[in-house]
Amino acid sequence: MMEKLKVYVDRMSQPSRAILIFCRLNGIDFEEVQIDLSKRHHLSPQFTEVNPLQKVPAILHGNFNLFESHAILAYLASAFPGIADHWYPTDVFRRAKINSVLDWHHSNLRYGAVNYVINTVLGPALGRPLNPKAAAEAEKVLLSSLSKLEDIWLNGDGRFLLGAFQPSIADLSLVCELTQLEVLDEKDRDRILSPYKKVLRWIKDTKAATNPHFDEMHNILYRAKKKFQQQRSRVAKTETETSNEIGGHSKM
Ligand SMILES: N[C@@H](CCC(=O)N[C@@H](CS)C(=O)NCC(=O)O)C(=O)O
Repeated sequence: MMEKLKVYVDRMSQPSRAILIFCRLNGIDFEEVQIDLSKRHHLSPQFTEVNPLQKVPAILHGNFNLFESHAILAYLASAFPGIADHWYPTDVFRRAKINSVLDWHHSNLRYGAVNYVINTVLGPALGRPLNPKAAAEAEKVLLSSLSKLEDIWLNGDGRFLLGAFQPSIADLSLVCELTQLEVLDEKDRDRILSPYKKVLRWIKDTKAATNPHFDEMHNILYRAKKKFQQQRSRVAKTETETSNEIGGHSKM
């Protein structure tokens, strides 16, 4: 018998969460191995043997190691018995279309979302400085990707990508990516997402179709969101107090 599947993840990582949710939803028996990116566990020699690219997620299934979240999702959907067909259809045309969204995602939606979030909020936790210029560039890519999502990928009869009536691994991957935007300042998040009504409805539908696992795996992110909100209000309060003091002095 094949050894139990090992899934190497950091739950703060969006593709990691997609793998965990997929396993939970489909009753795949697995061991979660935590690789804390903020503590640089991904650079350890042990993990480098599993993923020489030193990124999460990665899996080890018996002697078989695999990295890149989309390849992992496709492998899990194909290698484990009893996975519902809608996740990664056996029909060659439907499967090809899903691969097309997944390939597009890396250099468009993910590129824009990751670089925006890292350069506005998450960078310091990963040892990188915030960079407003890079954030502005990333925002352009993100907005253009959201338009494509709204006008092309979500154009169809069903509620999910490619007009499907049930979610696929592409819905899971892309919605996990967009949920990372929860850590942003509320007004930035609203500015970016609120014009895209279909996208907002699809995020809601995908969460509903994958809950309670979706929320369970995102709890860490929801906690981080609260922490960043508190930090922002502390900074705003200090700035108001300082400017009141300066204002007060100038009146004297
Ligand atoms: N294309 C890869 C992206 C993997 C990736 O960028 N993972 C990030 C976390 S979301 C990571 O491990 N970053 C660590 C680093 O780059 O040092 C996938 O889909 O699995």
